[in-house]
Amino acid sequence: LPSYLTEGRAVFPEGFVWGAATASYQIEGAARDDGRAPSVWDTFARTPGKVAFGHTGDVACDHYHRYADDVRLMRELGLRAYRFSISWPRVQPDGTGPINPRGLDFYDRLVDELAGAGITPYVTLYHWDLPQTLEDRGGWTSRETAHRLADYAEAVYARLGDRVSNWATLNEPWVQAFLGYGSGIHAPGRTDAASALRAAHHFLLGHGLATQALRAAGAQEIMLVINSSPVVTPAQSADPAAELSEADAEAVHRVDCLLNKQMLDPVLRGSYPEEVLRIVERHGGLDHIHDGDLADIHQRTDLIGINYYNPCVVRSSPGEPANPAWPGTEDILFDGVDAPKTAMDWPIVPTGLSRLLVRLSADYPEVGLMVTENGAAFEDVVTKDATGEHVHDTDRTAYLESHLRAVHAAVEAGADMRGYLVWSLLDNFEWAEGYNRRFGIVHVDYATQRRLPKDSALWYRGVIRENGLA
Ligand code: GBH
Repeated sequence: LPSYLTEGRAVFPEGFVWGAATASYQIEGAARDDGRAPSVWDTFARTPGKVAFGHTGDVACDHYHRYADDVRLMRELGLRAYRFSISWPRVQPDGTGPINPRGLDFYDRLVDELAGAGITPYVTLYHWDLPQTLEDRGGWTSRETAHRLADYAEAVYARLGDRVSNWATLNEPWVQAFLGYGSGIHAPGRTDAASALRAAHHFLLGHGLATQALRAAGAQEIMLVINSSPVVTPAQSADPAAELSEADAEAVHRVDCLLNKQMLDPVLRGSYPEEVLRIVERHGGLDHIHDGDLADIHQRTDLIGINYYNPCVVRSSPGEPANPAWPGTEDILFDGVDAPKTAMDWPIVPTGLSRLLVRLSADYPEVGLMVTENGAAFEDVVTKDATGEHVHDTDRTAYLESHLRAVHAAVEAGADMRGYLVWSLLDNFEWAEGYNRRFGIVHVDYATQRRLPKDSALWYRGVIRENGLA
């Protein structure tokens, strides 16, 4: 690693937001409480063979019942901001029609608890838990769902808007469209390229319509959260100045269009990249993109939330079939890099984050950026000594420190960075991997629901106190 990622002072601008993130299905549990209906993730997780060990979110971290203790813990850790998501089927069980006030009561209590602790809420309206009733009507392959998201956004704002000023419409539309409807490793588990591409468009339309509804109701700060990575060849990953063959450059461009520009250009520029339109045309056609949709999608968005874990490494490989999660990637190989790996087997490449942020800030200078997720799963071990129980997760602390330094490097290079949120506050339900992968800075013992701050959490408290690495 270059030395700026391992040593020296890295103090952040005044007002930089520090916090941690979670998502409803991953932590709440209480799957049948107070009128909540099933989401696509309940259905998927209860289907044998879909999630490791048959794990479900039925109980998860039981945060629904333990939120007050969890907020107390956040305060002890010095968090200034907390990003959480709202369970749509808790608030509006059928995804349309009547609102369930008991569902909103929970978020009302949570927001009040956060206010009491001096922690700023960052609300994500949709983090993949679509009401099953809407999926039964076509889910995100139907444009109706985009309109339903806007209605739901308005209902949540009506209840919480007096105390919440930061609203994210969607978490990672790419992941839900292409892993949910393309490769099928996420709910709803469909495997059809044309459906995935349609879903992607309807997510963007949903973002635009929900943004219009929130804006009209008075929302202050509106954000779209995307999973984003720099797209590089193995050679470029090792040396940013590496020369690319024409075929490799084309592979990089095509995947960058699918991953990054497909989401950002419609929202921030009102147009799709040509490359994406060509791919959509070859997979079911363009009929679902109606006149006026791009104007609806191109709404002022204050912040782009960036969830970064690792770079996306590709190269030209003639004859390669398209990856099921990546329609239109014929002749491209999704490759690895020579780097240490996390327990997810994801490579640890902090330079990818600085590179990504500097590039996005240069290409989309009109929008602020916030790292809304960054973190790592490792094999944590709970040890005991005279002072009590500990998780000495030096690997996670090193991951977080090097990535924070990468964010700082991006700030120095002029990127408009507004904050950094760790994924995740708590160990939680890691989707298709179940509880087997731990991303928390706080350890959760699922048998007792006991929370134990890991060493990384104690280190992070110091970072927040110093506004960086002093
Ligand atoms: C985030 O998504 C989620 O928002 C969060 O809920 C989750 O718990 C957290 O990260 C940790 O997983 O090359 O086709 O295999 C995960 C972001 C983006 C990571 C896609 C895996 C691989 C795509 N993911 N990436 S592919």
